[in-house]
Amino acid sequence: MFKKILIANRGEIALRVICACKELGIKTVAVYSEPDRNSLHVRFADEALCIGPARAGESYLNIPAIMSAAEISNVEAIHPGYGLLSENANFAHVCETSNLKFIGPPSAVIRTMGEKEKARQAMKRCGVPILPGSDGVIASEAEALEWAQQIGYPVIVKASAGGGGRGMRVIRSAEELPHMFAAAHSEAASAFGNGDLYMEKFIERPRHIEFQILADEHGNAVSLGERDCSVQRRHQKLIEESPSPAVKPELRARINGILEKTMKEIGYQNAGTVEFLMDEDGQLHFIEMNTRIQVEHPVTEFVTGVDLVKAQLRIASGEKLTDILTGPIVPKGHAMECRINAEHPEKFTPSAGKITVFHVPGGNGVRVDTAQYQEGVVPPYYDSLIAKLIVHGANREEALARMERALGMFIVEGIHTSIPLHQRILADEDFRAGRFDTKFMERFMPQKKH
Ligand code: MV4
Repeated sequence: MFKKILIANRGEIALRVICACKELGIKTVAVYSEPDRNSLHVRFADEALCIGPARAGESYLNIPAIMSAAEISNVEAIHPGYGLLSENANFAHVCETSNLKFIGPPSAVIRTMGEKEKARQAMKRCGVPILPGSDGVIASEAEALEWAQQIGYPVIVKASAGGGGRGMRVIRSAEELPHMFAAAHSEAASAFGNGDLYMEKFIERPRHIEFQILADEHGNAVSLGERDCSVQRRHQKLIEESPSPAVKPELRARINGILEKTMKEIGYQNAGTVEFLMDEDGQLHFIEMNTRIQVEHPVTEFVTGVDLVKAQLRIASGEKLTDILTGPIVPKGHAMECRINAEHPEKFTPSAGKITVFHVPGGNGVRVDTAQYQEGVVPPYYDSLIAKLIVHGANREEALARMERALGMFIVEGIHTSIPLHQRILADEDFRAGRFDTKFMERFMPQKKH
């Protein structure tokens, strides 16, 4: 096992990695920007180095500054957390060539999965179900018209270098294709420096369902079941849960099996998430793979009992999956996560400032992952996630009741948070019945922009 690692992140995920390291006897080095000097990830790490000013580009995304910090502190590995540099293939490659273990998959795998159309073709070859769509990127408007004709409208064009919703256009007829195709192309070119587009059949009201993967460096892989992340707004997830109310045991078992075989075939290593859309018929179709630990990983940790961040560290140090897992994965009960954001609950505008009162709920089946505290300050420079409230119950009903009581015992004063919004969603009849898809928030708040 590593003796000392550097954590190239901030906030609750930096603290989450520190917790895993402490339990494994690994020393930690935090890096921080100037406004983060009083953060808990700085306090609880064994060492901490300031790497730059507030702007992420000059601190948390500053590869030379992070590599210098790693060299000065003499670490063996870097955990990137999520966001920031976590899916930056160039950063992973710099680590590889500097004899520093990047805690994640090989840079070549990150690069392939970052090219969404390549990822799609790789999954197709391995037998993962994908949507009807183009074979490779589309070279011209004429080719786009041919593909759309073959696939059948409505279709969606997506940026191959994209993800997260930018550079996407839904096309409902041949008449509107030229305009939409050009718009998606120029948006992709300016946002990602690469205008390449591919096309898929458009699913009107999909559920977003993703499977958690672990793979070791000896050719072994396991799929730990799914999370339902359909309750989202502007591509920001609000609530995630496992198991999905829409996934039956047979479907879960079939996809778990396909993914275990696929991860071995593509040489995947470490933790990953395979994203699917579920159509109106309950079929799953691959859309993208995320090569990092995700925000919502605790939901899977609760139902499987596997500490995913400790597993990442043990995999990266060369351990075998058979030694990390205590036996076959048998999901138990139901887990749910509410993302607590520092934002106005109706307007969704960021709400930075000093937290004057902070009381976190606890008790049976409740977990709060946060790096915030009373008198702490939410800086305006980074994302607005201040805490994750995760609950586990024997079944969905108990998880719902537990989440409601825990939300009621979560007190944050001095800034606005999404707690009241979560309480309203939890009271919604459709949500309680498990009847939701990615359009749920548009129906829930019809007057708002999405
Ligand atoms: C889709 C889709 C419908 N049909 N692809 C949005 C983000 C990107 N990662 C994939 N996205 C979508 N792809 C097809 N073929 C609808 C979405 C989508 C969506 C997906 C997951 C979660 C929330 C979403 C919100 C709007 C659109």
